[in-house]
Amino acid sequence: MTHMNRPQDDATAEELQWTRTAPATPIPEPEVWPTVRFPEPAHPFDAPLRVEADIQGLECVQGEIPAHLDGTFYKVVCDRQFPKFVDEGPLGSFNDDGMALSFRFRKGRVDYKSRFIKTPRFEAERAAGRALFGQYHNPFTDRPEVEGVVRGLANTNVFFHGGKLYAAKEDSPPLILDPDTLDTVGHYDFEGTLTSKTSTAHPKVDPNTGEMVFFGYSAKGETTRDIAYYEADASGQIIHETWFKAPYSSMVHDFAVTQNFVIFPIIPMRTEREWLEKEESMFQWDPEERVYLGVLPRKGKGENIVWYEGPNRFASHIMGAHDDGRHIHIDTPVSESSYFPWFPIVGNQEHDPEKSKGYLSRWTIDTRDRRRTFSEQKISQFASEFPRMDDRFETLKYQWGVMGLNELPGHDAPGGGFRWVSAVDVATGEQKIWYPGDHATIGEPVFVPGADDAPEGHGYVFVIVSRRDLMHSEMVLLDAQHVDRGPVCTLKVPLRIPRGLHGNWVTSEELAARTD
Ligand code: V55
Ligand code: FE
Repeated sequence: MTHMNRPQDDATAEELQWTRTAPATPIPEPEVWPTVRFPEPAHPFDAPLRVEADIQGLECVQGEIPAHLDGTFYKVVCDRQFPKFVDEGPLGSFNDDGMALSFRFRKGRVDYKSRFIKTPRFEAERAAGRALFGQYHNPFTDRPEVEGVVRGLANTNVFFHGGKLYAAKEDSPPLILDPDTLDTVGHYDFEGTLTSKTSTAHPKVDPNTGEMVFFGYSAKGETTRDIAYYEADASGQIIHETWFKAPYSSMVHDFAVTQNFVIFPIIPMRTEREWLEKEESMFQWDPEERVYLGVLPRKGKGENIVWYEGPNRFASHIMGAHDDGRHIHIDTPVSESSYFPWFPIVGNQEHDPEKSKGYLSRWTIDTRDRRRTFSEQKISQFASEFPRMDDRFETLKYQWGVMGLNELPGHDAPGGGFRWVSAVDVATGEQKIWYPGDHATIGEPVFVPGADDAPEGHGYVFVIVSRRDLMHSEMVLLDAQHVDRGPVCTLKVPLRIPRGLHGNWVTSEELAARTD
């Protein structure tokens, strides 16, 4: 494995993505360590945790741990080593340090581990005893000591492919973690073949070939329109690379992959270099801009991309996508305006909470449509996000999905956040819903197959529940076919697990073939 360590001089002066894996001059130990003081959180549950933990045998407070489950559930959450020195407003946790979690299931016992992801950025700040990196995605606001250091936070996803455990955020190349210890091995550039400065946190694995399909946006540096699309073979070697330019520069958080196509959603969460120079938000919602879905044949050439145009909409995560050779179906929660209230709206408009609600919808592209448009059809009437599927059906026609609901008409759940787990049949729209109770918010629900050969959607939904009144978290396993029946098993984690993003299940058999 090679680690990224190209000199900064490789980059042109125009490029705003840094490549050093350590400060040019080592950070000296301070004369006196800076006092650590975090701002008071709105709710005590949301204070930084800053604990790296090891627990052997989590307490099972309800039900039985399925003893046949043999594997590890990995997840990344957002924690913060040191308080920021810049005012970020209500940015949520997008600019926080990544903390990797593992829940190791074996013979009816579950071991818990958590480790900060030791990015070059984290290590530089640890040496200084204070934050050195400024605003989200804005290198102009960093301390001079860290000029040129990769700004990646690795706080969005942790996934396993080709024998390696990756931790990723879309702002930099991924890092490799040791799947047993969660120690950080380092940034990884695919043996020098990752030519993009960034790599998505949402790669897709084709279950038929084991290929990992991925991309980087702002691939030539912050706010550039360049997108690089890659495919890696089952062993993780890049076997396809092509570049193209998006109609405008924006946050391309997720994308869709089918058997025959790869689709890049350009959503008007725009970026402009001038905004960074003025220390405004890197991302701003543009209510006047249109959506473009860029379609390439799998392993196609960038110059052949075809853009299908639609009205102003917000979408972020893709539940699943498939094609029949001619039509492409993409399922994603869609809202009329930005889902993220912390990013401003171009023209200083106020956020409208109604318009920000996302409803699982199907976008359909007819690749023979000469008008180059796409259609939209609602699947769910309940506001939701964090959609997942049975990943064994990634790129294929599928029917079962799961997501977090923000609301359920007729049911009061004050406090906000994701409050219900909903398993959905995307063909009929039928949903089965679980409510974890008052004062409880849920993280992303993740499907775990009951067995390697289990039918689609047969197995478990793993979900972390924050018991905000009790100041601890739980790992809950639901029966994926009957989430409405309540937990199969509840594991108490005697800590507040901070709010997090994505997670994935890796079997012990897959882990035995590690190649890092
Ligand atoms: C998301 C999360 C991020 C980010 C951009 O939609 C998008 C989720 C945790 O960080 O930087
Ligand atoms: Fe995401």
